[in-house]
Amino acid sequence: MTFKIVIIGDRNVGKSSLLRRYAKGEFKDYNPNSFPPIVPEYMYESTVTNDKTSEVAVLIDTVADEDYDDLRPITYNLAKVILVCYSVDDELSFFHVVRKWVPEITKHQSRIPFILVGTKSDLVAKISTNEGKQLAEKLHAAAFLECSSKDGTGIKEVFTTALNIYTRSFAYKRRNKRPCNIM
Ligand SMILES: Nc1nc2c(ncn2[C@@H]2O[C@H](COP(=O)(O)OP(=O)(O)OP(=O)(O)O)[C@@H](O)[C@H]2O)c(=O)[nH]1
Ligand SMILES: [Mg+2]
Repeated sequence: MTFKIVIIGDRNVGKSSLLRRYAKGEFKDYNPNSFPPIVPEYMYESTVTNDKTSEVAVLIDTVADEDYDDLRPITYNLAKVILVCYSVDDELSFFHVVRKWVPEITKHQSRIPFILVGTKSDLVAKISTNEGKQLAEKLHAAAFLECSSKDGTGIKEVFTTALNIYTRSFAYKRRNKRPCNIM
């Protein structure tokens, strides 16, 4: 069973940067209105480790545009954890977590756990850590974290937390169940 992680959230919140920072250890600051931006990659494979185990994760990037609203949920299929992102400096992206992103998960794959991720924590925040935490609780997120792909703060924790959630899941336990010997 693949440890598949999908990232969603508004345009420009830093989804691609977050995956690239973790999988490749790099960050490219670019003007999102300029063309061409960095060539997008939509999938990475990367090892994630927690204090108990290590798993190769498949990280799936997504496109936020409405044109993809019918297509995007296909990527949720067999996902183990979804990263729902908003940018701490963008109130509308926070609002859309409630209005669009979590309802979209609930509609298509209500049992997949999600982490609420406040991105761009290096910028002056319009959404406080406390507001993020409260929303995560209200929406029954499996976890809440803030991070910055620019300075690297909190990036590793996003993926370690995703692995912690996955290893606690029924799917993971079933996969790793040892055959029992009946005496
Ligand atoms: N200051 C700061 N800027 C960031 C950070 N992460 C991304 N950015 C910038 O935010 C912009 C958008 O980043 P992307 O990673 O392309 O965002 P995205 O969510 O993938 O955007 P779309 O693919 O268009 O939906 C770029 O200008 C990045 O350089 C961060 O942690 N801090
Ligand atoms: Mg992107």
